[in-house]
Amino acid sequence: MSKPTLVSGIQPTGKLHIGNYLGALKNFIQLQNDYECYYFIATYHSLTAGHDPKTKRDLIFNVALDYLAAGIDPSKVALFNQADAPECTELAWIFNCLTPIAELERMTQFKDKSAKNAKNINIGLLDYPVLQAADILIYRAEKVPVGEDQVQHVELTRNIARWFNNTYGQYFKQPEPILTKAKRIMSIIDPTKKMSKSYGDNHCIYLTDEPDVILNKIKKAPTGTGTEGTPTHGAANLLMLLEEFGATEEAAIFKKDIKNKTIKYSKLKTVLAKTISNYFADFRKKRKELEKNPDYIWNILKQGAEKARPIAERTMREVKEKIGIL
Ligand code: AQP
Repeated sequence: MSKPTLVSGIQPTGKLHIGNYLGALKNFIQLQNDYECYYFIATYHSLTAGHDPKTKRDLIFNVALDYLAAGIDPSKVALFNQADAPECTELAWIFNCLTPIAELERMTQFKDKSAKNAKNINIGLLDYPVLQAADILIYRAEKVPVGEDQVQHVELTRNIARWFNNTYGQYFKQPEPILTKAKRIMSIIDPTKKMSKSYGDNHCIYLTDEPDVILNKIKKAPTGTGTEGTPTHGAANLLMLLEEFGATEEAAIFKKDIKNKTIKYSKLKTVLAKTISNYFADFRKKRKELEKNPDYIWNILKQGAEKARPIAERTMREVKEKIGIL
């Protein structure tokens, strides 16, 4: 029996952080054995933020390195650059003609990103979730592993599938999101905000950060004084990270110390920094090795697109027949 299909992507806009990893990439790796997986580098989505043509190729290369060094196996999945399988943009146009503008204007990400970058509120930014729906539905996905911030877009994808089916007859399944336990990782220095690279490097721990960098960032995390008797927002954030990276026993001891008001936050920070550094030690090593062989990486992306495209082409053929333009 064939496996169910799963699709997800990551934008080439910079280094991946532990929010991207715990919210999405970790699941991508775990799920690759059980699903027919299409993992792409969301190049077209990334253009909505404005970009420098001189650095884009390098950003695409670096996200590919992150995927592979983290454990994505290109022999099991289709790993590709979205721009090498451009049929999704054609399907997005068809979906555009079914999607009310008001549905896009109410998307939280659109509102947040418009507020952050008021000088560049382009149509692509508004249309971003429609392209995402096209990416998901063109491969006929049933599951979409994402962080919590993307759940609203998957819900819109389900609506778009329904609007299409109601208009042209049953064709698309309605896909469901898959969330990790740590579906929303908060900033290191401002635990009231989502960890996002656009807030600045000190908000994020990148997968490529060396141990001394990780320690310096964690040292700046707010924790409280230790006399509260309960974890503050900042302390709870650090304890959650400790658990997520496997140091559950240490986390339990620190929790007891907080209750007893004997906590030494400097020790908690040192243990957490070491835990994260060790967790990504193999990743850093593997990534440095992979980086030496760019041809190998570009070839993987090319082969990934060759696996993905026939499926996308077939969907487009069937969609065009269904809507009466072929
Ligand atoms: N803080 C987070 N916690 C959990 N999951 C997260 N994701 C992103 N941030 C968190 C998930 O990572 C996947 C890839 O996301 P993306 O390519 O859309 O990256 P992003 O959301 O644009 O990342 P940033 O750092 O927040 O970028 P900026 O600051 O440029 O907007 C998605 O599944 C996402 O849910």
